[in-house]
Amino acid sequence: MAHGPAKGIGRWLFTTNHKDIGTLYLWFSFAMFLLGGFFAMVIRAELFEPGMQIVRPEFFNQMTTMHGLVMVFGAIMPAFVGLANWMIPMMIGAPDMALPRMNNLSFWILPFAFALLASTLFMEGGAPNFGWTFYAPLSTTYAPDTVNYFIFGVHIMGASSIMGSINIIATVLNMRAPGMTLMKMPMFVWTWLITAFLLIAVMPVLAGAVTMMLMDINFGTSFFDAAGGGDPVLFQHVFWFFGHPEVYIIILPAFGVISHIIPTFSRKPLFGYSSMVYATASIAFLSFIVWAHHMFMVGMPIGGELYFMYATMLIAIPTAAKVFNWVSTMFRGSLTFETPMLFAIAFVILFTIGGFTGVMVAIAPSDVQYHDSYFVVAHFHYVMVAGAVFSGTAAVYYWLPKWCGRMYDETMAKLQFWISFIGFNITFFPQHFLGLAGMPRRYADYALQFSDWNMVSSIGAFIYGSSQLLFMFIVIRAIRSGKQLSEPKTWEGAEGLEWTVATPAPYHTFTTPPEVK
Ligand code: CU1
Repeated sequence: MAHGPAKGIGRWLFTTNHKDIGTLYLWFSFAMFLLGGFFAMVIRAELFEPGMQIVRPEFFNQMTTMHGLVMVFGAIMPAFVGLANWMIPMMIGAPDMALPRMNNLSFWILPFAFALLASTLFMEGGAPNFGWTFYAPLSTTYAPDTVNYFIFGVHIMGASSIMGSINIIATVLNMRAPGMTLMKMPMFVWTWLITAFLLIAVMPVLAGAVTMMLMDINFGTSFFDAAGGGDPVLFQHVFWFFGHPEVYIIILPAFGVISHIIPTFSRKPLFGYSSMVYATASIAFLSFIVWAHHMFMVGMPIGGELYFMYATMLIAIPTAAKVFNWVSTMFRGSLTFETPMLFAIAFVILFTIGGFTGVMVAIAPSDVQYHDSYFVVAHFHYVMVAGAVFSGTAAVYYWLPKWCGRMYDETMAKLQFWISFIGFNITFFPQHFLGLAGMPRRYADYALQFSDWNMVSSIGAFIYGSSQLLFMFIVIRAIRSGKQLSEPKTWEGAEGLEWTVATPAPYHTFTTPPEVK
């Protein structure tokens, strides 16, 4: 075999370089984001007006399921793993990730997982139609081929996540530059370290859930089948023991990103660094003991409902501490509003709205009304889209000049921000009204009184969707022909910006790894 670096496609297939692997993760997640977004456009087109228009109800259910699965596991999670690969070694002064070959493997099994999932679209039974939460017995009695492929896909995806997490933990705990103590680590590294532990804790639980499904379908067990002595509610307990921490797996790295951007554009250090670390850790801990707040309607004993209600509301405390710290960082700072900062501020405002509606749905007696309505859909899209996707976009605008040494078109990027900010709110704010008025989620059709807000929501979705194509255009144009930047290739020293910054985050001093003794 020839020596020296591989060329062409081989460079990407065999790469052990954390930057290359980060780039692969980011492009893969963006491709999945466009695919999941396409499914969302199908959903909103069908719901544009009452009556059946463009898809059959069975296919509509497949679209809602695939949209959720692709967005959660294909778009958002890999995007933040990509950011981790790119930034963590540079932030802690490590030459690469601790386990570079496993890093390559954890990326390259992902496309196979999603090829398995996507192949079900062309199977006789069709794609999964049981929602991204795949409750048994709905999922265990669906077309077995589809479900078996789905289960295998989930297993591969879980293996990828666990390998990625082991890598991050090994890197952060062993490869920090001299002087980079844990309490000096940049917040993005802290949030990812904690997230990696969450992943290692809950991914095996998800694997257990789908393995029990596999046994029920193929090997005659009855874990979730009441007729054989099993219990369908068991599925919900196991699933949400994974599913609730999963929400924080998605959002904690987003918190980390925001904790970098706001100090930079406020020209102040992050307010309350250590309280940020402890808040992140307590959110992670609490995320393990609140799972049944998704199950207030299954007939829990009242004591259980009260416990899960109050435990859930506790999470508002560390989360509010974080919002307080971000706002305090901005307070009396000399703010400027470049694109990453616009997305970061939008994150704080919109995520807080999602947090408030989260407290609303956490209140068990109220949740009897909200459960399975569009109010819940509105709530978690404020958390997932305005939370995770906005911060991921902010991160790309913030770090792209560092990654490729070229600047994007700031005017177009600001335009893209405003289109997506307005489009997002037109899409999802009316869904609060629809849910409160009683519109259930996951149906292809609805009663006439819901027509107006559904039309508004669909128009907003098309606006938001097109803003993502503009985002792709801006990024590709920046990479191919953006203005070259002089060193250092970061926002802090970017050419054409009239300000310079006393760097708030310690990682800039570690961009060049010091000699390892
Ligand atoms: Cu939850």
